[in-house]
Amino acid sequence: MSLKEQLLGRVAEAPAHSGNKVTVVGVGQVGMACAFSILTQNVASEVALVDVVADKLKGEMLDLQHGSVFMRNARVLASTDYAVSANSRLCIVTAGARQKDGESRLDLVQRNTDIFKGIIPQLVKHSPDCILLIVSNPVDVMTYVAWKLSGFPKHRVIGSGTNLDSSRFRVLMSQRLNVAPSSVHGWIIGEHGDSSVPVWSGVNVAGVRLRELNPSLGAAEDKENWAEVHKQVVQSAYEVIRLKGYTSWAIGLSVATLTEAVLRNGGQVHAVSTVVQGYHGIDKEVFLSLPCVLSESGVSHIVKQPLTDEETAQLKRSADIMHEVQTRLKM
Ligand code: 6V0
Repeated sequence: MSLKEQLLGRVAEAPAHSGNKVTVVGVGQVGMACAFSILTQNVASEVALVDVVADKLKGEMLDLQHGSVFMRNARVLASTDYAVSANSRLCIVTAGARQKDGESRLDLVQRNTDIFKGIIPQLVKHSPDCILLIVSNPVDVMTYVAWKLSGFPKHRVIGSGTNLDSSRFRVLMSQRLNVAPSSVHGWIIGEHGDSSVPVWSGVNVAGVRLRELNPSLGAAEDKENWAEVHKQVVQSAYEVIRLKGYTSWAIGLSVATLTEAVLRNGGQVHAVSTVVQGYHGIDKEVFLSLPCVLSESGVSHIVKQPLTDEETAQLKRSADIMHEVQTRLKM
């Protein structure tokens, strides 16, 4: 009798997978920040990692496994074979090229589309009922690509979208107001990137709309130049990439929050990328961020946010840009 048999009397087989398994594809800076946030916040008790670089993948897996004692015994698996992802409830895709200094997100699109052709069908094969959460940039177009490649219904394919931009917006406004970021409410919708739309009409603290105090909030004639805050949001990623080479922690934390909302069937509202056709007069089949209710089935509802004419026009411009990029894609 082995030591194990001497120690443990068998009663029943434990299930091979926990009910809240999450897969992260791509163990670069962003993938690892997502995995680390999910594990340390106890969002999932089982995380599978997939990448094409076997040594790095194994190194990351071992490094995380060595910390399992400090993460409520979470299981960490990794393989270059997608079988490791089987039975995931949520698959997060962070694989692919990232912006180099001075490159825009849209510059990455064809390179990452080609990479997705090898990833999405594999995830679908091993977890046919999962939710796909796309992070690779340009995230709105890549979410469209993932949707088309997966054949999934639209509610099960989500882009991390402007949840991060909205967080940056709230942080920057909080610094001007000296109020905690979580107490400053504001939304950035549209493209995660250069054409994102700040919804100035809804910015509020404790329900007090800042536009009622300063009717030109966010407009060119505003003496306090609050519009600069949105410019800083747009520049944030470029600035962080210039300073440290990549962005990681904030996107990892944002993705962990979205993951938690889905796994817990929470009903939280977040700005994520979804099919926006039929909303705000958009007639094109494009993904952009709007405030969405997240549940176990992915996006369950889109919040019909009242927008000013200018905000609607900006959103439509984002939709046109996305559509134009999509028509040039070789899928
Ligand atoms: P990185 O550190 O270069 O990591 C990319 C990883 O992808 C590497 O480990 C590669 O080995 C892996 N990879 C490449 N091809 C494949 C493949 N075919 N299958 C599996 N793995 C593969 O990049 P980083 O982690 O910094 O960025 C990843 C992506 O996230 C980029 O497209 C970024 O632009 C994007 N980001 C998206 C954000 C968002 O808000 N949506 C925010 C930050 C970055």
